[in-house]
Amino acid sequence: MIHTLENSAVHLEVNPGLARWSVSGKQRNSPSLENVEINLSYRRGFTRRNLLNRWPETKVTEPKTCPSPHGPLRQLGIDIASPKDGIHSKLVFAVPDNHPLLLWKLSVENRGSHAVNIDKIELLTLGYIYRERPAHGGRLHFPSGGLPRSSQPRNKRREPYLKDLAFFSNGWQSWSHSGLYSPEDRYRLSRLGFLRTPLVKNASTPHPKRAGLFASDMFGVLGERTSRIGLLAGFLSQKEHFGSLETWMGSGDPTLSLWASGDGARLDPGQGMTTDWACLQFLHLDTPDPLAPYLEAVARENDLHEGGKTEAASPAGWCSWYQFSTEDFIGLLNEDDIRSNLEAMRELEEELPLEIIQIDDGYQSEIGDWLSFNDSFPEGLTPLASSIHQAGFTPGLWLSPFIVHPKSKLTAQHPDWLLRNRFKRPVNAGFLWGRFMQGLDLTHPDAMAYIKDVIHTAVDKWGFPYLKLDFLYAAALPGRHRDASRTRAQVMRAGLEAVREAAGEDTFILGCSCPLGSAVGLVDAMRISPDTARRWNSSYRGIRYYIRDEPSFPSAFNAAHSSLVRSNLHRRWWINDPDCLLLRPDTHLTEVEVQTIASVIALTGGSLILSDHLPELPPERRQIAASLLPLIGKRPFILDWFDSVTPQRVQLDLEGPQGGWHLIGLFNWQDETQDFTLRQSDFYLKGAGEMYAREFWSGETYILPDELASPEGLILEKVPPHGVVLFALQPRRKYRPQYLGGDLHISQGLEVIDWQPNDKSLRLTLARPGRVHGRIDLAIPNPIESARLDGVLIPWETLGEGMYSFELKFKQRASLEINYR
Ligand code: 9PG
Repeated sequence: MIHTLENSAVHLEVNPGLARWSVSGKQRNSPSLENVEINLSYRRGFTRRNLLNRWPETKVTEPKTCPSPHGPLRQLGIDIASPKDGIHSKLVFAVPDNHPLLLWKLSVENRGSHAVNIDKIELLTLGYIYRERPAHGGRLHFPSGGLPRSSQPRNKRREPYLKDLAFFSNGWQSWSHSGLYSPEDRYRLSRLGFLRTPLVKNASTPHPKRAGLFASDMFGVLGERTSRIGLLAGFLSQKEHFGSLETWMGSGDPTLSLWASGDGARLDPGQGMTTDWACLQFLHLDTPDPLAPYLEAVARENDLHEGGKTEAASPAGWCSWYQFSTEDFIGLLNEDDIRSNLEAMRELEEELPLEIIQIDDGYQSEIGDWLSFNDSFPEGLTPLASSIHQAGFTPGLWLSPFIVHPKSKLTAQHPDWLLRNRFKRPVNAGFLWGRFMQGLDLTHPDAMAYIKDVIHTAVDKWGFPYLKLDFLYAAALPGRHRDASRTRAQVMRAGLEAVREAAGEDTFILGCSCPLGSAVGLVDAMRISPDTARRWNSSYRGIRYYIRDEPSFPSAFNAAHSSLVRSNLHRRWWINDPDCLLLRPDTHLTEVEVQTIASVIALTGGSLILSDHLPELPPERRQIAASLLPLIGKRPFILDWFDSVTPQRVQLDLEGPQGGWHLIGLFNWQDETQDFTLRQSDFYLKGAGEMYAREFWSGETYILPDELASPEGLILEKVPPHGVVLFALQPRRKYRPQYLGGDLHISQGLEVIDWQPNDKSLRLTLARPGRVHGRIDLAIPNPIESARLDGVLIPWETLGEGMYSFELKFKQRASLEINYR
């Protein structure tokens, strides 16, 4: 008998006789997944077993509706008894009434008399990557059904056609690479092997080397570029297990598997374990925000709700790291460095309204020995925190609670707190600061108590209400835990929960180098990118060869790439941290590159953290930061996320008293100068016809032709390598004044706080922090007769086609009155 379950988006059929299930989307042209298998791999002693390929004895509970964080949820339960080892399983499928998702999970119970170790719970397996298909082998079917890619030359060498598929892979932790793959690509992780993979690779996610074979963490999106149809598979939380995906799209039908890693956790008789909800969403690639249903379900599942953490203002501040460290990542910091920057921040307060001063790596006596200080901080941190506080700023502190240096006192005094491998050696937490690091075993109660003490001390004794917690992945390393019944995901989540509890709800926690899924609901902000750096591409001690293409290594480009592809997490899971904006002229970054990074930060809405020596930062560079403040803070649309490896087209819709406009970023990630075309049809624009376009960095104004009259759009010649064009775009209206933009704020319009157009006059009010000197451009329907800034006549410049430019000087707020014929 076949059991079905459906909502308005998905239709599920479960066939217990075959031990398979199938699901398809209810929209026309949806993909279908036919004969999906599940599997449970475990060990009893030295015997490895796979279960659930057959369901010998099942009991199906008829669908019933239950309340859930996702609203009413219709559930179908299937109890599966097994002849082996007394392992009973229960598969539960669920569809929310109000969300276009399919959810399912598997519970395993040990009713036998021996402990078993759970290795892998496969919740979805479709097709086999290396083996032949079994009789009932599943199939993933896309609407264009394997049409070859049109641009592909005729196949002479009997190579299979590559289909027009692509896969979006999500990286495990803050620094891990996320991005799009085409069938001919290779999965990008690291070429530095055991030096680097412990940091950025989840131990239970594969590292495929073959072209066409890709992995992902927590969720992934497989899609067809021709039909613009896609499929997201993933997990709603990572509280119980780390979830991984693998897909093969090199030839034939694509394959897909999704599993929860048991990490070999011991399941004693009488004990059970349940996976986090697995989730499937069918999606249309040509909608502005296609992953929204899944990403919002993750937020609900992790107890985030409206009005909570995700709606706080994006932080603006200063961090010591990218100024006071060497190029090989050694912190060089002393108290005076912090004090001189505090002083500068106070002096610049009007012009640069920053709130946070965050002390980074370089104060502690050793990584792991967080409660003692090195010689540069003889007084500790309390006096500094209190000076920062007294000056009206928020003191912030970097700490890496879960990672331990082999030379630390902690290692010598508490060797039993370290996570060890089966040879009883401390596990490798990656090669950092010239050594192999170690991780704590957080199932050791004393190690956990120490962490809580460290956090509590930093917050309540030293006085830091803002913490940047780094190298958090070190709680999720594979090893022999003291409590062998816990999965790595459970240990990671418990570590983060302990940190939150010790810090208190009011402390602002910025996660860094953290497995993303584990932290949803527990942190206020999250680094969603690798570190930025003083160079565009990665290098180490000046060596670029081999390191240049490391996707998770510090570099300005790597930080920008991830900030764009992960911008859809912003204000859903936390506030995104795109890492610092380096403004000083003596880095290896060109001015254009600095503008590009500033544009990415402004457009993606996360925090703005500067990391230059502020007393020496030239005014024209400070001006770039000032133009980003106050932060826009909103989440943009990334329009070509499924078409470009690094997105080139970003759109942010803004509104003010003057009406609505679009902020559009076009990026040249190439190393060569390029011509760009701005076309209306490449964006989701309101209105049609001609449009005004003002570019922020050059101050140029353009008229974008009507798409119907001139489909070739506006050609922008010679966009420099790593450059950006940042437009404020709005439909051209003939008989009304319009605010076209200006250089007062990067939004090119949020500085307008009042807008009063009358018959033959316009009065507008502008607000900016501190002293302002810049220009704005307006479209005025008839020739201007006079312009007054706070009552004083000022000149204007005619730009043609009804556009005018005004140079303005004021403090904080000014009114401009324009009379025209
Ligand atoms: C402090 C820094 C900053 C930075 C963090 C983190 O050796 N390494 O390869 C290495 C890479 C990154 C790194 C440190 C070391 O960065 O992201 O913002 O806080 O730690 O040490």
